[in-house]
Amino acid sequence: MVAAEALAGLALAMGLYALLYYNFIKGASCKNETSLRGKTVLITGANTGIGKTTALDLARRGARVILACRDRGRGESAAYDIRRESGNNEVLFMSLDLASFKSVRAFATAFLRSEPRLDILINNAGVGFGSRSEDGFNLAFQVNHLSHFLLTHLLLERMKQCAPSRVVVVASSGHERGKIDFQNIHKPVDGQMAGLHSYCNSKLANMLYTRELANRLEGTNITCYAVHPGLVKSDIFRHIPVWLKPLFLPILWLFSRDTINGAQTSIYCATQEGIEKYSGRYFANCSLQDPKPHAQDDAVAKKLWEVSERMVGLAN
Ligand SMILES: NC(=O)c1ccc[n+]([C@@H]2O[C@H](COP(=O)([O-])OP(=O)(O)OC[C@H]3O[C@@H](n4cnc5c(N)ncnc54)[C@H](OP(=O)(O)O)[C@@H]3O)[C@@H](O)[C@H]2O)c1
Ligand SMILES: *[C@@H]1O[C@H](CO)[C@@H](O)[C@H](O)[C@H]1NC(C)=O
Ligand SMILES: *[C@@H]1O[C@H](CO)[C@@H](O)[C@H](O)[C@H]1NC(C)=O
Ligand SMILES: CC(=O)N[C@H]1CO[C@H](CO)[C@@H](O)[C@@H]1O
Repeated sequence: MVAAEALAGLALAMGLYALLYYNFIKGASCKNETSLRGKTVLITGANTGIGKTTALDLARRGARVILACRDRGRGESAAYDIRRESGNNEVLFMSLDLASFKSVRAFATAFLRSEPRLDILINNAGVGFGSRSEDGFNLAFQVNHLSHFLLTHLLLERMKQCAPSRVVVVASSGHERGKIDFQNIHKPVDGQMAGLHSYCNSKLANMLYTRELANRLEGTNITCYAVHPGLVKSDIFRHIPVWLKPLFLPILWLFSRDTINGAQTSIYCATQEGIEKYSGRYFANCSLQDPKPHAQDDAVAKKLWEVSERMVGLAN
């Protein structure tokens, strides 16, 4: 009797959760039929999470997909999984550690030597926690923003030759809480709260970078888009403090999307025809969004660009 009631209760709870999930959490599906046969896609941080799921979708569309990851074992294993699941053999791992400018430059040299095309670049890799990069910068600022800035710069000529081509920048709604303080944004920090702020600041940098890049790319047929994937069950929360996990992980599990739904907006911005006129803009749930004014500040965006050029060693 009690067991039957418990079962009925469980079924009800699951039904209510399904309703909640499909209506308020899952987000839009953007499955377009666009074929990518003959195109080359480069995606950073594609060994797990949103990046791996995005790479699988693009491989299924027939693209040649390069997974740029920092760990050879994890990268090769993801490439193997994606080749098997997509039936596409042109899925390759290449080594890239975004915490090091030296690695970014070596990667770009190797890529340009071996790959004649680049049609879609997806700047997806990101870190939420951590202190200092190999080059002495704030880790989130370098991995999420500076190194992608350098990488994109080094590959842009190849993308011009393949135009129309696209850059997709995986940002976050976390940018809303971000701030660009040119005195401090690049400095390593200690502690969880400071780390979280650094993450939000780096995501605001992603947003402003995308705007400025679109301005600079006008007339080239290369377009770019900033994406918020939603709250996604990925590996990004693996480094939250152990004491917070029992509290945070169940809530996360309840209120977040799986990576298939989390990848939809990246896939949309990489493949949807007709969005070129929205270059530089921000997308979530596969639709255009208006970010907060501080993420649309063109003067800050321009200054961030110049500061970034100096930090990565592109300007004197
Ligand atoms: N999950 C969310 O709720 C959420 C929300 C908003 C935005 N985002 C954004 O979505 C993007 C993808 O994140 P995710 O949720 O899929 O997280 P994830 O599962 O942790 O994947 C992040 C990827 O970035 C890679 N990466 C980290 N540091 C790197 C470095 N130094 N060099 C090269 N690759 C590095 C990771 O490689 P390893 O496996 O080797 O660490 C991993 O492949 C990030 O830009 C994140 O900010 C996520
Ligand atoms: C995306 O869609 C979900 C519903 O599935 C909603 O809860 C969320 O607020 C939307 N996000 C944005 C930025 O529109
Ligand atoms: C951009 O694309 C249009 C339409 O295909 C083409 O007419 C134009 O010449 C291209 N511009 C450049 C700079 O490649
Ligand atoms: C499902 C979906 O979004 N399909 C669209 C894919 O793109 C073509 C061309 O832009 C549209 O006509 C489809 O509606």
